[in-house]
Parts: sequence; structure tokens; C-alpha cells
Amino acid sequence: MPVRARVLASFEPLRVLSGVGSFLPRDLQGIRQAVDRLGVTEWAVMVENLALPTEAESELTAAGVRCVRIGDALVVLATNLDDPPWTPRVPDVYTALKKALSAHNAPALNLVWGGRVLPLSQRAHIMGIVNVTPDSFSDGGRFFDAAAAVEHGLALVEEGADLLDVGGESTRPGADPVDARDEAARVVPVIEALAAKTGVPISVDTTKASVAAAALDAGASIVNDVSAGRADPEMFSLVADRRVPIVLMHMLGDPRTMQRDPTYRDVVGEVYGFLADRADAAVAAGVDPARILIDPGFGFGKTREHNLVLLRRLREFRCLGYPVLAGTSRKSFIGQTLDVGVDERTEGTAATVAMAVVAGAAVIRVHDVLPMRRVAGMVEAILRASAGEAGRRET
Ligand code: PMM
Repeated sequence: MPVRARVLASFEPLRVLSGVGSFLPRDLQGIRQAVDRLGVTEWAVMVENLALPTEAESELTAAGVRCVRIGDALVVLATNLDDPPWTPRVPDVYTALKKALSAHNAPALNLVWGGRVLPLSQRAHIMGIVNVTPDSFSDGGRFFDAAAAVEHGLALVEEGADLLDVGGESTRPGADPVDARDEAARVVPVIEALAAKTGVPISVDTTKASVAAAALDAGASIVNDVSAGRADPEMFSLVADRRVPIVLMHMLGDPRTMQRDPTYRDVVGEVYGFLADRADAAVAAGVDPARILIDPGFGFGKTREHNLVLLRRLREFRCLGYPVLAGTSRKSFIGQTLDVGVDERTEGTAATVAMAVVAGAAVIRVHDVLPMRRVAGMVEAILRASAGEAGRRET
């Protein structure tokens, strides 16, 4: 089993630790004492591995790097592993720590495929949602007609969508599966028309390899698989053969069952581990790691609290080294938090988009492209602002 490391959200030691699944609440007191003893104000990296060698811990301690063991996890308290310098006698632990830290701190990798480039390192990209379903989550039925869906997709491009995501099967909680032929018949004409009329990359939101193949033939160039390759054993080989990017999303259960009392010991840790495993499986099946995106799957087998915690700690997912996609738009946890219906979730969505951009999400999947593009642009301007600029006079 490979050693996995993850940077825990900084500056929140005890709250973050309460999200680590592998210790019991009664350990909290001990951890609190350890934290006090170490005088820690900032947490950095956690190595998770049942088989983590104990030498790793003693080596770190000997090198002057502070660490605390919590159950199966080792929390390493350092933001820079070269300070103090240490010679890795347990190289896989060292490599995992280094990789997690640099992926956490580096901008997202640009996505390059088939003559296309999405400069994800420069800014968050907005993916506009085109649902061609009679019963989708928030816009079900509105664009079921192909011509209306095409018109809607083009309008989203006008509003500034960087990508379009076309889906023909609803993933709404409780939704029934759709036959592959029906699903392809819904999305293919829409993708064909959109590909003919716009240059923005189109993704197909499907869990079926045959639908994905038909969509790619029709002009789509990305696969968005909410099952992360679990629903169809052919999906990864298709994506590998066609050399296209794939979005791997976390879901607990399936759309029919996922909202029946979802439970986790540690939602961030479990979703993180799942995405790491699915990305490893995709790479083992021949998918180019530079063409994988990951998505914690907001609303897919999660309570309101689970969704809020995943969003607050979204940045941790960057440690996996893949661009992160966030799809919070109009979802129920926003409605539950603000006590508003599905038509009144724009402001709540805007807050989630702002948080996702701060967390370094590379792609944001939304219904309302124009306002969310503005939200993302504003947040990015704030993130880029420097003291030097503030010293200059505005004219
Ligand atoms: N959400 C929905 C559908 N597809 N795909 C990804 N990658 N991430 C998501 O969060 C996601 C998705 C459901 O929302 P909708 O019915 O409003 O499109």
C-alpha cells in the first residue's frame, strides 16, 4: 500500500484534528496536551498509512521535525521539509510528504489534450451545466428539448463559460437509471450542434462507456463520470484510448440510495482516500495522470454538514496533485442552510463558489455562468492583490 500524505487545513489544529477519523474522541485530550507541549500554531502534513513504518516517526523526530501519532496517522508539523534538513532513510514517506506539500502549494496543472489547452494554473475555469433530462436536479425538464438545450449551451458560452457539461441522465437523489441508448439519443444531437457552433470544450456527464464513446464521436472531448469509473469497467480503457481528460467524482452509494442516512467517520479522509484509489485505478488502466480531475461530489451521499466540511477543507484535495472540480451550484445543502427553494440559491451558490476559488479549485461547475464568473474573477483579484499595489494611488 503506497504511503499517502495530505496537508491538513492550516491554522486550525484542534478543529482539523477532530476531522481525523482514526482516533477516538477520548484521545482529544491527549492530542490537545501534545499540541500545547509542542507549541504548535500551524499544522502541516498528515501521513496516512496503516503500515507506516515507525522508523519514519523516529527519523522525523531525530531530524527535529515535530510530529504526533494519532492512531494510524502521523501528523507532521512542518511547512517546509527542508528546514531543518533531513536525509530520508524512509524515502517513500519523505517523497509522499514532499509531493503532498508541493501539490498543495502549487497552482493547478494546465490541462493539455488533443491540441487543446485549459490554462488551469492561471484561473478557475467555469463549466456551464447543460442538462438534457426530464428530471434533473434543479433545471430538470427545462432543456429536455434538444434545440432548447443547444440554445441554452450557446447562451452559457456567451456568458463566459470556459467549458460545457452535457448530461442526459439525472443524478438527482432517488433518480432511476436511464437506458444507454436513450441517454445517448438525448446527448449526442446536443453535443453535435454545440461542437459545430462553439469552440469551448464539451464534457459529457455519463457513467456509461458507450454513451461516452458516442459523445466523444459527436464532438465532446472530456468525460465527467460521477461514478469515477465504477459503473462501467470499460470507462477507463475508453478514456485511455481516446486520450481525453476524465473527471472522477466521489459518491457514496448510487443516486437511488445515496441520501439515505449517509455516514462517515471522517468525511474528508474517506473522500480523499476514495479519490486517491480511483485515480490510481485510472492510471493503472492507462489513463494519463495529467488528464485526471478529481471532485469530492457535493450532494452525492452527504449530509448538509458533510458538504460544508468538504467545502471548508477543499484545499486538502489539492495534495493529490490533480486539478479539483467543485460542483455546488444550487444544491440542497445551500437550500437547507439558507432555508430557500431551488430558485433562490444564487447568493448561496456564490458564497460556495468564492470558497472554492479560495481553496484553489480549478474548475467550477455551475448553472448561472455570468454571475459565478464574476464572483470567481473578483475573488481571484483579491487573491492576487499585493501590498505593492495597495501603495499605488487609484486614478
Ligand atoms: N453534480 C451533478 C451532476 N453531475 N458532475 C460532477 N463532476 N460534479 C457534480 O457535483 C455534479 C456532476 C448534479 O447536479 P445537477 O443535476 O444540478 O447537474
